[in-house]
This record gives sequence, structure tokens and C-alpha cells, in this order.
Amino acid sequence: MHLYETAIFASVLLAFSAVAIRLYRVRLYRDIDRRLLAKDGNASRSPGLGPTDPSLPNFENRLATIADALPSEQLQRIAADIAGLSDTERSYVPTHKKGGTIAYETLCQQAPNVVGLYQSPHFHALISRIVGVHVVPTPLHDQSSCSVLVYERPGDHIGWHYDHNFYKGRHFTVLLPVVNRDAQGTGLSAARLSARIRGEDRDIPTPPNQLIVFEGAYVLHKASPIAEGERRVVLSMTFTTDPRNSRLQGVARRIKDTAFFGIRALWT
Ligand SMILES: O=C(O)CCC(=O)C(=O)O
Ligand SMILES: [Fe+2]
Repeated sequence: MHLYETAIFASVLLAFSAVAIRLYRVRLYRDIDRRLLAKDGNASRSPGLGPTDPSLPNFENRLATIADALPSEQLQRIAADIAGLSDTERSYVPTHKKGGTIAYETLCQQAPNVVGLYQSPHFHALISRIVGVHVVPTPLHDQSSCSVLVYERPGDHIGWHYDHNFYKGRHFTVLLPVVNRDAQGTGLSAARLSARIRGEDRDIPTPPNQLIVFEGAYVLHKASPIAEGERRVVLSMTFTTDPRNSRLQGVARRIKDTAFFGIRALWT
């Protein structure tokens, strides 16, 4: 075969592989969607915004926390789901992030209690009441919609950053630490979540079951490194007031996802 023919053959093969991968993913998302809807027929319907509950934390600074947010049995079920997963993708973005991540797609297939929380209309209603606007989950193909961050090796951390908003609506990040322990297993890890509020750095406690809700596109934040023998596992979820996005936002989202979830994110 001549060089010219080889090049054409390789290009055709590449094009076919890209189409096959794309079709596989479309089918995968459709199956996951169907399974979620079968489990909870109301999952896509979020209830309206009720009156502000005075017991809810103030969201004036675009950040609020709730201690002991979930019933302990629910947190235990979520922790058990996550403990059973081995599909952690390690990412290392020099100086920015070092740690493991479990993608939404893996959670959909293997962590029903985690996805159940993210898809729960009651949970959407709670987040909506905290932030004061009606929110819905971000789309299924977005690998960061609901992911688990695993800080498990010494030095695992995430540097100062804003959470990029790839949607037309406002974008909120909700963190639920599931595990946070030191080497002895008696206290919390050395990691500290810091947020810059009105120009001042604040420590946000992240013990297990503390719900942290913030508008990450406006609140600069970071999580400092864990030490030897420590473990910190955080469920990270995103919500938006409008899940539509422009073509440019879609491309930007895919490129960002490849840094954390590998090259396959380009086909999401
Ligand atoms: O691990 C943390 O506390 C921070 C995670 C974070 O910044 C995020 O999920 O956007
Ligand atoms: Fe973040």
C-alpha cells in the first residue's frame, strides 16, 4: 500500500471509531436515563420554590453550610456505595490538582444511593430554598455533574479556583464530605477547604455529612493537601437554574472534563 492510501485508510478507520464511540455513549446515557426514571418517576420534575425557611442558612455571601445534613443511615449507604468502587481516575494538573475522581457515569452504574441523592426532588427543593432560586441538576453527559473526589495519597489537594459555569443559568456547587479522617482514624485530615469571601479567606469545616452549597463561579476556593495515611472523600454535585448551553460552552466543558476524566470526555 502506498503512503497516500495508508493515510486515507487510517483516516477512515479513525472516523469510524469516533462515530462508534459516540453511538456507544449515546446509548449508554439513554439507558442510564431510563433506569433513573424507572427508579423515580419524579426525578426530572423538581417542585416549585416554597417560602424561605428561617432554619435554613443565609446565602448572602454565596456560600452556606448545613451540619449533619443527611440522616446517618443515608450517609452510610452513600459511603458504602463509594467504598465499593475501584474505578478511580487519578488526575494531576501540575500545581492545580492532585487526586482521584469518580465520574458521574460510573456512579450511575454502580452507586445508586449517590445518584439517588443527586436526582432526588426533595434534595433539589432543599438546594433551591438555600440559594433562593429554582435549580435542577446539570446534564447526565457532564462528568462533573455528580462526581466523587478522592484525596487518598499524601499531597492530594486542589488549588485556588473558581468552578467554571458551562451553562446559561446560574451554577451552584454542592459538596458533601463522606469521609474525612487522619492517619489514626480518630480525627479529621489535615486538608482545609478555604473560600475567599469579601476578600477574606475563610476556613469551611468539612467533616463528614456537612453540606456546603456555594456559587463556585464567584467564590474562589481551594482544598489544601492531605497528609500521609489520611483519606478525604467528597461528593461534588452541580446544579443550575438553566441547563442549556451554547456550543462554545459545550466544547469548553468537554476540554475541562478531559483533564479530570481522560480523553473519553471529548465524546460526552
Ligand atoms: O474538596 C474540596 O473540598 C473542594 C472540591 C471542589 O472545589 C469542587 O468540587 O469544586
Ligand atoms: Fe471547586
